[in-house]
Amino acid sequence: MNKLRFLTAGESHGKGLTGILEGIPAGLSLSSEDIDRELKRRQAGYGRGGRMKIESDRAEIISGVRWGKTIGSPISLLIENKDWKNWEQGMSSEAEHTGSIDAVTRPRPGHADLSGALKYDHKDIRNILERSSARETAMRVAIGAVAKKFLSEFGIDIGSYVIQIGSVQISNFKSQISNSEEIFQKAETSPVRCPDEEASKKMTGLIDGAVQKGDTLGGIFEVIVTGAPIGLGSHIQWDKRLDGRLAQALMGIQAIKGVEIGAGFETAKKSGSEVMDEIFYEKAKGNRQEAIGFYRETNHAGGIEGGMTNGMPIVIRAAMKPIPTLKKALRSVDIITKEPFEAAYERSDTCAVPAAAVIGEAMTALVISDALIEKFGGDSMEETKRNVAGYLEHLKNF
Ligand code: EPS
Repeated sequence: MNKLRFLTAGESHGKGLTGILEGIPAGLSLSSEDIDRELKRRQAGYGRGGRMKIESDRAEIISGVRWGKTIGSPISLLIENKDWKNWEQGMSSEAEHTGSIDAVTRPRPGHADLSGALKYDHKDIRNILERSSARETAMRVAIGAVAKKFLSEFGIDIGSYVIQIGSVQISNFKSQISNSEEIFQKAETSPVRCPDEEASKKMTGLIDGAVQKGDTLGGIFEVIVTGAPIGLGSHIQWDKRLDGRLAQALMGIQAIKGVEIGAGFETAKKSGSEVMDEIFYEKAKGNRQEAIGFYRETNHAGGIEGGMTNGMPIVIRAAMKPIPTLKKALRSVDIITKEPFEAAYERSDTCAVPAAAVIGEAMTALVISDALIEKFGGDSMEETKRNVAGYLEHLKNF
């Protein structure tokens, strides 16, 4: 990210989360409802734990917006942690509260706990786990909601759905690039964001089973971007390639272990003639992307060739590992006594794949917005829109 940049701050049981987003042009209509809608989507999903009953996330816009419109200055946001009332001393910034709760000395396998404690020289693992927690993603979704609103002004839409939870996969899975709107609507009504009703039921059943066993589940979700103009990102340098930028953004979500674009790993098994998306030309092809005449009948590339958008929907999938906080005991070693123990935890989520899909949308929106501003510039929405319109007009006459 360079034209658009953001930072988040905040601990899971601290006072709240803050975020700053810089680079959104002036004149974008923005309200806290635009953001809260996305926050609510992230909080939903079958398999979440007790914490989500405590929180009801809302974003307060602290700066960068005046009378319902962005003014070009950094947008800062605040989300309060309702759980803070239970941690006011335990997570206090004041030295006088030192030692008010016991130190955490037992690292959970699969978490940042052990490496973080060693790296930052902490004898209390809480100083690591509070920030490594996926609670932080609430702010990424809030900031991503601003990016989504920005992109919608250019006819660019982003949605997601869950393909797999544990061993249960959508039947006859084929990337849903056609009718994506209908797929997203169905996903919105599923408790696990899965548009296939039968698979959805099996997934909730699997989650119930994991709850009983004190175990957790991961899965795979897909994010689809429609309406992105041809030419976002660039082939000229490794760090300008859009697929690489998306992979980093998605991989940077807690617990994500794999990212693929388009046919991804499947392409490795096939021959070139099966994988490439052949190019056709017909002057008047209906929608905006195809109005320039060039079009494809397949989308194995997932909308990106040579690190640039090619006008087809951008299709990204991410695999999430099972959540590492388990009720079921796992073996570990106390960092102080060096004694072995079996880690058991009371409160945690069992499955957060549906929430991760919403976070995936947010991160994707930030990368696409960055690439759009990089290509078209503009300090006001009017200017950016003018620049986009000029480019699209030029493409028609190419
Ligand atoms: C998380 C552990 C749980 C999750 C949390 C992420 O929180 P707690 O330890 O308070 O029970 O609920 O997720 C959120 C709070 C959230 O908003 O998504 C972890 O360790 O990563």
